[in-house]
Amino acid sequence: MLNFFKKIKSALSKTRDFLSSKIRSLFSSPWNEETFNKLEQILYEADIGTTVTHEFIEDLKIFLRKKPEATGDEILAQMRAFAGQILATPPKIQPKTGKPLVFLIVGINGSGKTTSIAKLAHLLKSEGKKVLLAAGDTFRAGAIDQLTLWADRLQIDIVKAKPGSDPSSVAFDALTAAQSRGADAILIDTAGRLQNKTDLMQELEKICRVCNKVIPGSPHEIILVLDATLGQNAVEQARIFHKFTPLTGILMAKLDGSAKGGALLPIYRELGIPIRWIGLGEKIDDLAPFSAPDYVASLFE
Ligand SMILES: Nc1nc2c(ncn2[C@@H]2O[C@H](COP(=O)(O)OP(=O)(O)O)[C@@H](O)[C@H]2O)c(=O)[nH]1
Ligand SMILES: [Mg+2]
Repeated sequence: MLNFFKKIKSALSKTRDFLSSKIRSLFSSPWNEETFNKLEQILYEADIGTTVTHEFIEDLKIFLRKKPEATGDEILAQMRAFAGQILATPPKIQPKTGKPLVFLIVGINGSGKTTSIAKLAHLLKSEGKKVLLAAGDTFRAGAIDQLTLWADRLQIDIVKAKPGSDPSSVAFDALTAAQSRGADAILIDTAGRLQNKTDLMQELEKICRVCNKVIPGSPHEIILVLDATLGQNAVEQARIFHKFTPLTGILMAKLDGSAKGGALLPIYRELGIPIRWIGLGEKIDDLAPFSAPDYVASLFE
C-alpha cells in the first residue's frame, strides 16, 4: 500500500503543484473577500467545478470565522479534510457481484480503455483470478490487435472476431466461453466514437442486453474510463455516459501528467459514482485502486 501511495503522490504532483503553490501564495495577505475570490479562481482553474468550489469557499469561511489566526498549513489541512468529506459520502451506486463477474469497459476513443483493461486484467490475475478478455472494439482493427498483444503478454485468454463484426456477438461468445472455462472475471473492451453518440449508446445497450441474456444480471460492472487531462470535460462525459448506460464505477486514467486531477471531486459530488481505480502511467502495473485518503493527501500539501 505504501508503494501505491508513493505512486499516487507522484502522479498527482502536477495537480498538487498547481493547487498548493497557488493557494500558499495567498497566505501572505489577510483573508478578506479578495483573497476568497482569488482562491475561488484557483479552485475553478484546477477543474474542481463551480459547485464544489463554492462549497470549499463556504467551508473555509466558516473555519476561518472560528479560527481567524489559522496558519497556512491549517488552512490546507482544512481543505484536505473537506475534500475527504466529499469523497466519504456513501456512493449512490453499489457494485453487483457474480461469477464470472462481467465488466463492460466504456469511454471515448483514446481515453485509455484498452490499456486500462490490460492493467485491470493484470491486477485481477495477480489476485489469483482467472480472467478472460473480449475484444469488443471491433470498429478498428488496431484495437483488436492492441488487446491481443496484451493478452499474449499477460498470458490471458481473449475472445475476438473479425474487424467490423457485431460487438454484441463478441460479447455473446466471450460470456459463453467464460462460463464454460470457469473464468472469474471477464473484461469487455468497447469502441468509443463519441461523434456519433446515438449509435454508440445503442451499441452499448445492445451489448448489455446480450450479456444479460447469457448471464442474467450482467454486466455486473459498467466502468467508464476517463482521461484525467480533460478536467471539466471529463465531468461532462461521465454525465452523458451515465445517462445512457448506468455506470457502476469510474476508472480515471492518465492522472499522471495531468494538472486537472481535481476533477474527481465534482464527478463524485455530482454523480455519486464510485471512483474505483486510477491510472498512473502507461506501464502494466500503473494502476491503483482508488483510495480517498491517499488522494486527498496527495492533492493539498
Ligand atoms: N500517461 C498515461 N497514459 C495512459 C494511461 N492510460 C492510457 N494511457 C495512454 O493513452 C493512450 C490511449 O490509450 P488506449 O488504451 O488505446 O485508449 P482507448 O482508445 O480508450 O482504448 C495510449 O497511448 C496509452 O498508453 C495512464 O494512466 N497514464
Ligand atoms: Mg481501445
